[in-house]
Amino acid sequence: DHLDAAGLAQAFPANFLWGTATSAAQIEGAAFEDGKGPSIWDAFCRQPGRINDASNIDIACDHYHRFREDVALMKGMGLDCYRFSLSWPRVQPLGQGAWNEAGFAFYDRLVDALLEAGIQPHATLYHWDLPQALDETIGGWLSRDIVGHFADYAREVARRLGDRLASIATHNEPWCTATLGYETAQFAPGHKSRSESLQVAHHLMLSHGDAIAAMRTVTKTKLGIVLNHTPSFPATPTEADRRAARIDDGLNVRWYMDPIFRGAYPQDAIDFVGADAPQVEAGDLERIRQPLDFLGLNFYTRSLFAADGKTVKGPGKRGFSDMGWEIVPEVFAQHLVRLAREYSPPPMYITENGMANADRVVDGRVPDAQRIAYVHSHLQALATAMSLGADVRGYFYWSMLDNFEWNSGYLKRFGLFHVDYDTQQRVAKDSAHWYRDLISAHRARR
Ligand code: GBH
Repeated sequence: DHLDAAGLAQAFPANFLWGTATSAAQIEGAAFEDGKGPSIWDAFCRQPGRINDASNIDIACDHYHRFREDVALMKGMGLDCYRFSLSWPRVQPLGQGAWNEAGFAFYDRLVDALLEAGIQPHATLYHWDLPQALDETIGGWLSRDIVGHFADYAREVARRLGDRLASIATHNEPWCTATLGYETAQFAPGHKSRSESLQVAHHLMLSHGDAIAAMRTVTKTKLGIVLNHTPSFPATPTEADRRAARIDDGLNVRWYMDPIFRGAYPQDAIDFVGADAPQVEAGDLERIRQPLDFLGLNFYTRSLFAADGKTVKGPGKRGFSDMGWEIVPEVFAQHLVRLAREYSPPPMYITENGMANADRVVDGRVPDAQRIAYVHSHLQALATAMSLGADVRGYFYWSMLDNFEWNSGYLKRFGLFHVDYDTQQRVAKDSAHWYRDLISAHRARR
């Protein structure tokens, strides 16, 4: 069987880790409970026209109340590790000043339940749910003052939870926060300005560096960042299309990789953005370039560019996900090898990879052969990249559960478990069974 899980498991070293990932805003619900402050996504969902199904995250997967059941599902799959994020406004409702003890108590319970189940907890500090109060008082990520507030938040989380966490990532996908939040308006807070987006990106980077430095003073756990890479390709081999792809690579991949690992913004992209370039103060790039213990990489698809930065739909030889994203596992392998060669990054984790599929429960089962094929092909590609020198230590499938897919609302399903949003019932999809079999086959050789 070409989708044989046991055979695939043999391609990974004995200490390779298997996990799943989620984020707070997408699963927790309990949006206004136990002292949590509103986030920019609570507010964004209330603006007409922003979310495709006009939904909100007041309840989402109700994970805040059902986390024990969800941890039990993870244990049943035999997961080594689980990646989640903390909601900043749950633990610090205003984004500065007082801590919310009830909020921290939730993450205490969650982390302890994971450890009890033998699952390593990997935390992310910022997966897009900024305290709304910070947006209103200082202008959120547009203000340089946010850097200090984020570092304070990071230090407090690391001080309280650090020694029980296997790792802490500062940001999830700063490109999305900056570009989708401040340039294309698809994400909260819904602004439309390239100069704002690039200034936000700079503040995100600076807050990353200062948060790493602050956390080093209180914890010995592994610290890093999670970037999303959507490798850019020319639609045709013309010079104009190649140039468009190269510029996008500068704005997407190198805009973040270069400051973090080389201490400089990519000059070609800086030249391209011209007057929209961010204000960078003396010393900023040194603060951004902190030694990291790991790099998290999220990979889903690629983008094809034609002249003038126009994106074009790819040929989709292996099909498209329910997001319309082209399925390109060979690009995944190629990109990992490129990162290893060009940056010599610290150990990497695939902190997200997965696909949306139009899943339905049929007689108590969810037949999602497309997802199994997606994961199988990406894991094969990952094994190839590792054999060519990419140092990858673990893989987190996105996502553990169907959840709130941002501006797509609940219409897109990425989970290994199907969620019925009326009953909150979780049903293991065929892919969850397949992943469990892969993990157990891999464990058999440890
Ligand atoms: C991640 O974002 C998020 O971390 C996670 O919260 C989210 O639920 C998950 O992925 C699924 O979306 O239009 O073909 O050029 C991923 C965001 C996905 C943004 C790919 C850029 C380019 C697609 N990235 N996307 S395309």
